[in-house]
Amino acid sequence: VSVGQADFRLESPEQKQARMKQWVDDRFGLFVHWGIYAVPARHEWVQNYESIPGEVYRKYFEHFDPDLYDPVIWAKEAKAAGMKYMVITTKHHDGFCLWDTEYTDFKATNTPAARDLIRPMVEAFRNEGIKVGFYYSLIDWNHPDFPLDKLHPMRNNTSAKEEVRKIENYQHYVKNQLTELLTEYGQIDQLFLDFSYPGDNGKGRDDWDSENLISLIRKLQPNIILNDRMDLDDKSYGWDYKSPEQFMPREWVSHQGELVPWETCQTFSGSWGYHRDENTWKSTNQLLVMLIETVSKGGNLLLNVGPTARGNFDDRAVERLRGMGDWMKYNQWAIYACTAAPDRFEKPENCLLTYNPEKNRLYIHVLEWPFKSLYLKNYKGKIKYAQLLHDGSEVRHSQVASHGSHTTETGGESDLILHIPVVKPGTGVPVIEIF
Ligand code: H79
Repeated sequence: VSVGQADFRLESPEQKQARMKQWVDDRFGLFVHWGIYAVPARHEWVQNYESIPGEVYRKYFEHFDPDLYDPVIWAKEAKAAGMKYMVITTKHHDGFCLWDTEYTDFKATNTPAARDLIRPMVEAFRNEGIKVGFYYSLIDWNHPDFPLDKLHPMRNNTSAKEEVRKIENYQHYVKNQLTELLTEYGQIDQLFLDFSYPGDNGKGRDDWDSENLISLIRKLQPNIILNDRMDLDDKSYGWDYKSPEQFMPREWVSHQGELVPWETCQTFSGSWGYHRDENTWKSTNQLLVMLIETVSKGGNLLLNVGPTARGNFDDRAVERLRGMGDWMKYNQWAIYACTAAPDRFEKPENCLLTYNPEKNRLYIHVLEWPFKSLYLKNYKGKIKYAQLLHDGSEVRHSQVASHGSHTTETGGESDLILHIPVVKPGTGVPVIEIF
């Protein structure tokens, strides 16, 4: 169903909710940061961090030869991990383009890769039933008309400072490129624009021409789901979801007092592009808790892989994706179409709660497995049946102090106990489903 509307100022809250329902239900997506920064392999901001001039950075362009690139493998890994959508960096801050754009020579076509790398990726993910989104950097350190602002790698270079830079030309470039991306690759489900830094020597809505840009985007792809980084925070039609970066909000994200759709983007090890030497990889269990916690607060998780310069996912990423997939195989019903639990369900100690409102089922994610009894405060009359998700086995429950004087339980009349096995079952975080 097409519920999109070219003039988004006319979209009702119900229309917006309908447009976003599938994306919200999907909950778990793959972010891919791939570009020539995979060659230095020391952070996608390397050009900025090391103030590398364009002509020096060019060696990574000349050595970008991803001979192992097979997006069918990427799509199968994402699918097995339980991811329902993906977002790919078509262009990052360095200005390098993965697709065969008409508007610059700084593109994959002119590297040893010698082809459009986006098109086969889009096709491979769609073939696995995974929705496709584009990341596009508003920042561009390669474009000759992009100003030498406070984040530009060449901001302190005296000869670069003498060049005349006309941001209007850059605005046209962005519109031309987004038109290519949003017309030549079929339906694009999500657009992640990155990012504004308004204020002194920064960039904001006037620099990007955000209002006209957004009209163009909405016209070309009326159903697209757009993030909030164009510096249009006060405009209700200006964005669809909040996009906290490497940050876990304390609670459901709100804007002007209203709960809004949100998606946190997260990394395995800190950087987004492939980083060979980073030693800060999160464990599979940490990543699972991150996914569960995100959904327990009503959000989506966009988890990033930075493929290598050869074009594959490295072993550390694959191990974690597969570990998450092992858990998702059995526990996905506690993630998809789930959200924060209603207030009547109190969170038990060391647990996280998710809830499926359509099925009316509560999921208790037990982060620390207690000994035999899981205490549920104020749950009397709220449970008909309970089972472990990983094997569908019954979990019996009773009221506190209902089975003999040898116990010394404390608790109120309205409290319940779930009688759980002594040994923590399954892999990862056990989930108890409550009917
Ligand atoms: O694409 C990924 C990152 O490269 C990009 N967004 C994700 C999705 C991103 N990186 N940083 N940021 C966005 C936020 C900017 C942080 C900054 Fe800074 C703080 C810019 C200036 C001060 C970090 C620290 C970069 C330079 C110093």
